[in-house]
Amino acid sequence: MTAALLSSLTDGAAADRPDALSFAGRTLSREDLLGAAGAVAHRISGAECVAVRATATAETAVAVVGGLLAGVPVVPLPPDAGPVERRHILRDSGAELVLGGEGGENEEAGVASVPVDLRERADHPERTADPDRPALILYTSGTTGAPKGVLIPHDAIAACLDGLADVWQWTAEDTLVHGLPLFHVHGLVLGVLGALRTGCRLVHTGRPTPEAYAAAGGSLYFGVPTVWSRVVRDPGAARRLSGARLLVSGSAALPAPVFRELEALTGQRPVERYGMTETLITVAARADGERVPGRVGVPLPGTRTRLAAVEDGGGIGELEVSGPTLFSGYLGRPEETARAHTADGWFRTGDIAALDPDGTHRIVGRASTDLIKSGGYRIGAGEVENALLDHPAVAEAAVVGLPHDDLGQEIVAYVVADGVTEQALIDFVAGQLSVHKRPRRVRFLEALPRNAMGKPQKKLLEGL
Ligand code: MCA
Ligand code: AMP
Repeated sequence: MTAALLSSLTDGAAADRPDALSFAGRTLSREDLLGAAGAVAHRISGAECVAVRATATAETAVAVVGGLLAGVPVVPLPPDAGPVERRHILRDSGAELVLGGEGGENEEAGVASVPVDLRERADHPERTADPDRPALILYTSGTTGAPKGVLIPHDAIAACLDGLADVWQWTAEDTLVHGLPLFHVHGLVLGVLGALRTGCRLVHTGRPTPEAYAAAGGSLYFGVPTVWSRVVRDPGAARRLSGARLLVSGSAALPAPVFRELEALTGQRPVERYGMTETLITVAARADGERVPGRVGVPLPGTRTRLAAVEDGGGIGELEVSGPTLFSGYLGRPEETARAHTADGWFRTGDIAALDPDGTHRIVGRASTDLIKSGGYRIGAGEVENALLDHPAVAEAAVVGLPHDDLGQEIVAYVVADGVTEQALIDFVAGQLSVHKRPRRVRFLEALPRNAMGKPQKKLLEGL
């Protein structure tokens, strides 16, 4: 039986120490974190929803835990979100204030900013989480339009973290190291709440660089494939990870050559795991199981998976999942929530998977090419196209993800435009949305190839 998320955060499962948590060299004990989070909880008590400017800092951890303690849903805001993205997230979520925000930034959306002070201390309010209120609202891209708010229940987080603790033998004895952003499941839920729930030490390196990972001396490392491919390109840093207990890759497919080079340099095979913002982590390779390139493992305890539309009985099809780690819906979008589920309540992931005879899963692609994964970030082609079309010089735009050695996929925009440079359009998107949603390349065309219905034929764009 999964213990409530809140009690595990406040129990102090592990012996405390002054450097229980470290964010880019700024250390704090669990007691420090809980004291400062308690002060946040008092300040926001009664709010319907708060946003957190989710920099990769201790302040973000304090603000998020403060929200959890107060039972107030937390919306992490990418710290570099431009005005279009920020305004959408604040308005759509109804967040009443931004913790750790910078005054001017949020005025336009009519939302007050409240600083987070690590020196403040207050007892956390005694409460149990209201099952009808989500713990987190994470904004994530669909194929079209603006990002949707994914409602993540407290119990889903607890079930996911307990499942991962089981499959990875993750305990208070570990030191977890990563440098991932704190506005997504990977860095925030696994990388911060996971450390708090298991009671392990956390070293957040600020940025996920090979040198910082090598210097951190951890037992358990998290990274997206881009991080691991950068690690193997720095053999000196990679070798310094040899003493770790477990190297974990997730958020996108780990290329087989990177898997093999990691093994050659560190003497150990990484474990892969698979998930989505909507489902948290559902499938993972076990620490005591087989670790094979391209295989993301078996369902977490309590999770079930199945393949829809299996072709020729060949064990390949769209992956559907059900279980205790699933979201409770898209905020304010009942129709999209319904469309994302089957009639019998399973979540349609949109990923194409293959099931091996031993029950391990392989992710072989995505049903829609309009969801791009670049550096482990999920980016909707439609959102980037809309941002480009907001530029006065752009008449037409089509965005695709092309294979890229470092990022997995690279965002490439094809535009019909006059009197504007490639760099100006890249900077425009980086400024309106988040920096990671910017196209890395822009190609100028006379016209977009379209089918008889007038829809851009994206398959024809590659190579133009
Ligand atoms: C460059 N920069 C710019 C511009 N160009 N800034 C403004 N305008 C521009 N035109 C700056 C950036 O601000 C940044 O500055 C620097 O260039 C590098 O940024 P970027 O190019 O984005 O970094 P990168 O090197 O390409 O990033 C690689 C990365 C990153 C570090 C691996 O992609 C990353 O952190 N990925 C993690 C994604 C993740 O956590 N996904 C989990 C999703 P400065 O350096 O000063 O900041 S959750 C999920 O998928 C599920 C649940 C799962 O399974 O986990
Ligand atoms: P996000 O919504 O950012 O959480 O992205 C979820 C998507 O990331 C999934 O639908 C998959 O396409 C992809 N993904 C996550 N983990 C893996 C993995 N281990 N292998 C392949 N794709 C993955």
